[in-house]
Amino acid sequence: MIFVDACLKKDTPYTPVWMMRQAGRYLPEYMQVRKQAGDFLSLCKDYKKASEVTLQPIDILGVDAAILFSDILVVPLEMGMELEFVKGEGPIFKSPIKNIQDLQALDEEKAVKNLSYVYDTIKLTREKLDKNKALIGFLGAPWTLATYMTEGQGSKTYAISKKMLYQNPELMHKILEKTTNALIGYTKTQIKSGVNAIQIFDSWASALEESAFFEFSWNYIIKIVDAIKSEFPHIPIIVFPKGISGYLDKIDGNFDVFGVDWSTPIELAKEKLGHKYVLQGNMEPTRLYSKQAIDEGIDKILNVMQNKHHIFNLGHGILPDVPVENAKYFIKQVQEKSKR
Ligand code: 1CP
Repeated sequence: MIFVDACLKKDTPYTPVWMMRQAGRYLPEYMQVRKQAGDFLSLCKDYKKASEVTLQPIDILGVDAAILFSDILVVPLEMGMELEFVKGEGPIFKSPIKNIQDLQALDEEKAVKNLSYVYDTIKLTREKLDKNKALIGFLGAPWTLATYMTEGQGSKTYAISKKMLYQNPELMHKILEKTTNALIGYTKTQIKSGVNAIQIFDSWASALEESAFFEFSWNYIIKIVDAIKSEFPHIPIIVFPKGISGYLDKIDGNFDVFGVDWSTPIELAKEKLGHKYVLQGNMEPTRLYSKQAIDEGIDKILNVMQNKHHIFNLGHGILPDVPVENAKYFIKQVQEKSKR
């Protein structure tokens, strides 16, 4: 598998490429399956349909890896938090965690069991997927999940989660610990079900100042990395803490790939982390609106990385109104321009 080889610093015929959020609303084929399934959560829970949309970007775009179709929020959902995806507004937890009693009502062991629809999606997808293509499993980092679990929804200011972090750090740590335990069991079962690599999304790392980031986010990511590596040393782990380019000097751990977001200059990431880790990323996702911008973006990144210890990706998720033709063009250009 070219993707797994690249994660492990082995030689590959070209730089492998995939896109964060590659299964989704910009694909008419996705919209069709989504319509049949009804709401978004029903699609996640229907393993046959979830597997179908996982495979779509492989068939349509020719990416080098598929990413499991699910959502980071199914973990708090199955720990016992009622979740709804409201059209146009995104995810909503009806009763966010306010105190220790709310947290005690959640069950991390039940979550690992109840997520069987994810494991079924993985098994079916791995059966159908080309042997040379990797299947990436994923999870949300404890901090990013905790923002939703305490705010109840996405936030611009993180006022509720950060208020808890500074007023009641013990409670925040207890939320993070419990979530970490659920995530470790969940991720190990994803691996046993057949995923070939794991990505940890810390989309809201950027909400935290440096000391808070390391205490409340990175610490827990590393706990998860160590727990996975102790049982599955050969499964590559990608970390993606978004928006922390100022803290790169202190990034360290037993993971394999560092996901570089689009706001971090790739030269800086290479200078700080390139000697130790494979880098993934980081083309600005909105470059996908223009073929010329795509070409310039690819050339710039390939020129810095020199086809070495690199996996090509966007620097965050693809947006829903990107023309499919441009997404195809991006994938093909990376694969051709990076040929050894
Ligand atoms: O069909 C729809 O309308 C639902 C849109 C959608 C999709 C396609 C949501 C709701 N989630 C997903 C799938 C998804 N989410 C995947 C698998 C597909 C793929 O990548 O190809 C993954 C990896 C995620 C991860 C995810 N969900 C993250 C981390 C990655 C990131 O983009 O930063 C986050 C923060 C979420 C929460 C979430 N789920 C859905 C939405 C709209 C959101 C974000 C809400 C917000 O901005 O607060």
